[in-house]
Amino acid sequence: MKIMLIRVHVHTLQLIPPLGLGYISSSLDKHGIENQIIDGLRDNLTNENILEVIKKEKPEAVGISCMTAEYNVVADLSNIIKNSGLKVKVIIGGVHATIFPYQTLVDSQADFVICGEGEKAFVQLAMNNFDNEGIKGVYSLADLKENSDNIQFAEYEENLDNLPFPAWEKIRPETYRQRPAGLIYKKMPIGYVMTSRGCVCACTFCANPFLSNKRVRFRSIENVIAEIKLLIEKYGIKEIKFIDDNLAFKKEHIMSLCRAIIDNNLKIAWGCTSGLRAANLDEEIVSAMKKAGCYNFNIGIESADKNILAVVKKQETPEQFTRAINLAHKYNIVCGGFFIFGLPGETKETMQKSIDFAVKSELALATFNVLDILPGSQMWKDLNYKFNRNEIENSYSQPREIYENITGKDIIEMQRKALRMFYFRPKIFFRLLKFIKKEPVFYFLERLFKRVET
Ligand code: B12
Repeated sequence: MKIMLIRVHVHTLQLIPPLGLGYISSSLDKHGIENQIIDGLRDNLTNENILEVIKKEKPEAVGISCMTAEYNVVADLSNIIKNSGLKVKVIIGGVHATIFPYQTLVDSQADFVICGEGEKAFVQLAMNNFDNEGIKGVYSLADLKENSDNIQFAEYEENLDNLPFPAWEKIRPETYRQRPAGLIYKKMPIGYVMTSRGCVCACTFCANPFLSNKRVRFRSIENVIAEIKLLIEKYGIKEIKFIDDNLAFKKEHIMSLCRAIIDNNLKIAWGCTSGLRAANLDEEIVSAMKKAGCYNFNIGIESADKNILAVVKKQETPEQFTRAINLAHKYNIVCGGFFIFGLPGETKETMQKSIDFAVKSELALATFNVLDILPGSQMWKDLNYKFNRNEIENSYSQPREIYENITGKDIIEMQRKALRMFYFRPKIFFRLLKFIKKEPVFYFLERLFKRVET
């Protein structure tokens, strides 16, 4: 049996290896099921190009990964395959398929969607010759109705150490050079590693509370270090970006990681791209991170207005943000802040408050994203939002016009003002100068001036 795992090509300003597919691939390998990974994003493949590869390789099934941003292209690819006359099963998984399994099946003609983490269910389905006999989290159109509300997630691996590392030999991590995640990097090639899955927080604008049911599972530090060593020794990786939702959830986890990086004499620069929670950081942690080679972390700030923070259940205060930023500054770690403009209760004054906060702080980087109502988030449910395929392209750049006291135009104007006031300062220029490498300088500028962190 041969399976092809696919990531489609969409417009995005960041390119990192498809970790989810990598994990599914290595789980299939572990069970002796032949498979390959096609990364249409890295290789600039159109859906027609991908169909050519399918015709050539003749897999029995293809698994396609789907975040909301990828939905239209994924549905299109699935339809192309299904209409091509080839006898190929199509299985769609990933965040979007998990949230909207019924509509995904309808729009794509796919045979199955898998909700939740795919490693176990995909293997089971493949071993069952793509006959779904009640595998948890696996659905075909026959199993679902519109608005089905008893969707179950696939069985996941409780002990993450039992999962084989992502199939790095197929992904070739050293080939992901063009558009690194995060605005800065120190050394190429970069390896992307996830040491935990899930998030315990309840922020209303984020999909993770739903996706992870507010639970975190951690890999052991030995397991993480073994993967980093492999990335260094076999693929020449020189820098690691951790993409956990929050590497510092558990003090013991991050402290042991820092100790182990030093004890194993791993000569890597590293950073935390997805963001850390300021509330979890203290001086002991930040100084240990610095000693272990961390040069950058980002924190999710969202807003400097206490009322907004309370409404979105951020459970952090501006004072905690300032403390974390100052600690980073003290230890010479480049700290980035993620802000969102347009959260409930936002006014021109509250956006100005966030701008003033950013400018007065020792942040070296800041992104000011326009609020997107993410499928799967509490805000999505509260607003009774409906998924509109035509809105995907404007995600994170087009205000959603749900606000009471401001207009979408106000938000865009304030976002532009924020970028101007934050970045057009010599202090920031000199702090970032050493990170602006020749190769991606245009890409760096493009990201800044496109206004979004995509
Ligand atoms: C790394 C990351 C990125 C990377 C790359 C993502 C990628 N697809 O490779 C970058 C930085 C590029 C990125 C960009 C964006 N991201 Co992002 N990202 C993440 C992050 C932090 C980790 C993803 C990851 O690698 N997880 C680890 C792997 C193991 O999990 P996984 O990918 O989900 O895969 C598992 C399952 O989903 C499933 N699965 C996945 N694919 C398939 C395929 C098949 C066939 C099957 C059966 C199963 C399956 O099984 C996998 C293994 O268990 C998540 C948050 C999170 N905790 O997941 C957000 C997250 C996925 N991103 C999110 C968003 C919103 C974005 C952006 C739109 C943000 C922006 N400002 O523009 C862009 C979209 C870019 C684009 N146009 O494609 C949202 C998605 C919400 C949604 N409804 O889609 C998330 C969930 C964060 C959040 N706060 O809610 N992101």
